Amino acid sequence: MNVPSWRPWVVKMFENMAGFGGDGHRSWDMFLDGTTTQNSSNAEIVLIPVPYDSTTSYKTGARDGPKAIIAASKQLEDYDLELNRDVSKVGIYTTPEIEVDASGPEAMIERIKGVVDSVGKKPIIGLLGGEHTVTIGAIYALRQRCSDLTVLYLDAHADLRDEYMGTRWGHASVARRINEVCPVTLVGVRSLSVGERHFIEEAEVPTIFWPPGSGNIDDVLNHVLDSLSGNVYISIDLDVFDPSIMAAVGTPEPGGMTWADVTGLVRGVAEQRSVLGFDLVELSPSEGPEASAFTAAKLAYKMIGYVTA
Ligand SMILES: [Mn+2]
Repeated sequence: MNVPSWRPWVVKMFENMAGFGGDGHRSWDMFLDGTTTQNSSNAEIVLIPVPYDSTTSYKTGARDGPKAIIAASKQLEDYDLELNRDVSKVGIYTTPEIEVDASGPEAMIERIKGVVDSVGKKPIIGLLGGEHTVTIGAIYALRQRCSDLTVLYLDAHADLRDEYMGTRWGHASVARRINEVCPVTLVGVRSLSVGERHFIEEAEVPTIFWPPGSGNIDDVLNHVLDSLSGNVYISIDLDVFDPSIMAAVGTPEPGGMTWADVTGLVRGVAEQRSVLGFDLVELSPSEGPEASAFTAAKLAYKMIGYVTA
């Protein structure tokens, strides 16, 4: 593993990632029971929990998302019926939570970028958010090593504001910041400003509003595939789901995607493109029933299955 010595905080984190004190026990909680792999070198998936929510405008609480997803993951069945295999066998390593840099979102984005850089090229990374801002750090890291990276961005909101509430780095500007460094395809959007609508048209941002015109998920998949390069990052804001499926988000929007819509789309993309990384963001456990955290954990496990098939 390449640990840049000029980044003391990252070094400290990776020292912790050795993970085993004198008594042989890890000092942090891992996805599933953590027994599928106990070091990052043989993992096909490296999960990175990011308990960050400083720019969220409506309600905070996404900082509690990673813990809730990891706790709920203990209830998951290893065997996946749809894929007909034990997905956990791929080797899933969970890093310690990224410590929050309270000096502001730019510093936090830089810290996340450093951690993703340090994981190295081989494993597929999966961020567990946290507010959507965390995605920018992952994209900055992956874009540097992959010149044709494209991003599939599932969200009820367009997140294309150039700035919002005095910052360019808030969760309302994430897709805009990503679009500055690589192409982004939006799916599931049903809430946006007129300025964002104009930006989509002027900048020709591939966007599938929800509900989709055709109403057919296969057509949606084909449109999405047409817009993506061979190397893809998938970002899922959990508010892309209909609130009847996923209530525990800070900014719920009715009329959203179903479980079959999201998993069908992601599986289709993963089958035909190389997925370098993904994230699940904006779970805010206190806003909804406990089932929401389980749904998010199950989606994380599905993602792992799809991208490693
Ligand atoms: Mn959103």
